[in-house]
Amino acid sequence: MKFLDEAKIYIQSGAGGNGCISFRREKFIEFGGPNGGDGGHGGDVVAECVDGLNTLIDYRYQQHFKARPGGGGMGKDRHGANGKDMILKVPVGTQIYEEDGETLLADLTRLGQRVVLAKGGNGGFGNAHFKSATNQAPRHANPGQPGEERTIRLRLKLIADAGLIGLPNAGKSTFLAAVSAAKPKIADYPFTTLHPQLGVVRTDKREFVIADLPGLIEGAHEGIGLGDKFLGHTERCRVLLHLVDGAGEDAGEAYKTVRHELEAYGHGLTEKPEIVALSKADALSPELLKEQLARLKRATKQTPLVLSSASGAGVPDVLRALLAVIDGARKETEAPDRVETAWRP
Ligand SMILES: Nc1nc2c(ncn2[C@@H]2O[C@H](COP(=O)(O)OP(=O)(O)OP(=O)(O)O)[C@@H](O)[C@H]2O)c(=O)[nH]1
Ligand SMILES: [Mg+2]
Repeated sequence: MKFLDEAKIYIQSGAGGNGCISFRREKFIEFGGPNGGDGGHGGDVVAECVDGLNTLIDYRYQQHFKARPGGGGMGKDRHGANGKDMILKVPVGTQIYEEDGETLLADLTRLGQRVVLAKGGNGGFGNAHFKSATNQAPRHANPGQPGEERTIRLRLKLIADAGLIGLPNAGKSTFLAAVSAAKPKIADYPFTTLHPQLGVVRTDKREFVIADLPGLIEGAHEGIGLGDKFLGHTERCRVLLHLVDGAGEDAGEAYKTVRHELEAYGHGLTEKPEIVALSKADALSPELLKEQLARLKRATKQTPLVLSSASGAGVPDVLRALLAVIDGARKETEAPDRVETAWRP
């Protein structure tokens, strides 16, 4: 499936149906009175979070979405049909912005969550509605109200517990393939991964989601390489797993380059908990491993973990470290729910 995480679309809700002017005409019934029905309600445009989607690609092929208008009222007190809603199916993690791309209208993070983006117009009253003691034969009805139209932007920020970051070729995709059932593309050239990919990790009878991302290089915030827009997918992660290629050049410098790009991107990424691991340990001589570790330790000011996705060594420790942070964060966010507000009349 192709991946797309941004889309601009035009939406229009349905207009309400017109009210009807009509009078009862029947043999032997004098002064039958007004019987024009009300117009139907116009359809809304609604965004809904659905299962089984992880891209906005559908919105590349269609950009105009209109709900159906309400039907007009009719004689014999018949109400017009309500217009059908237009449902926009979006993946979990979709944010909806105004056309300017900055004003957030909705953040859809739960399955089944719905939000009305454009309300359908009300139907107009038919003349039967205006009947009163002083005006028993009203000859007017209301027109239906127009629908709303607007242009909106959809932005997908995947929901994962942990995000994989690092320079290209650091072994991020290999790590994802080693710990989950995901099958990302792996190759020994930079920018093998072009789009984020999710994988579910099962460890210690627990589950969490890891997002594999493209590589960051120096100047990514200025658009070099694949740019840094894809970092949006880490904004919701509870923890970052920063992989540094042990077989690459100076591990300390590699670490700093990526941190610098995170800083330039902003959005609080540098404040997120980060687990640093030196990758490809199996490909290093003991001396080189020691040297790279020392460099990385100096740069990070913590003791980095060491792993090899090829042999599996060190992988369980990394998963455990990730899980510890994820669990801690879960407890924090869940705590307020347990406080019950006892309301008594
Ligand atoms: N020996 C060894 N090689 C590894 C290990 N992990 C990854 N590699 C190799 O490193 C190269 C790059 O791996 P990828 O997983 O594609 O790297 P990446 O970080 O996803 O790269 P991009 O997607 O380009 O950012 C591949 O040739 C892998 O086979 C490891 O643990 N040991
Ligand atoms: Mg990759």
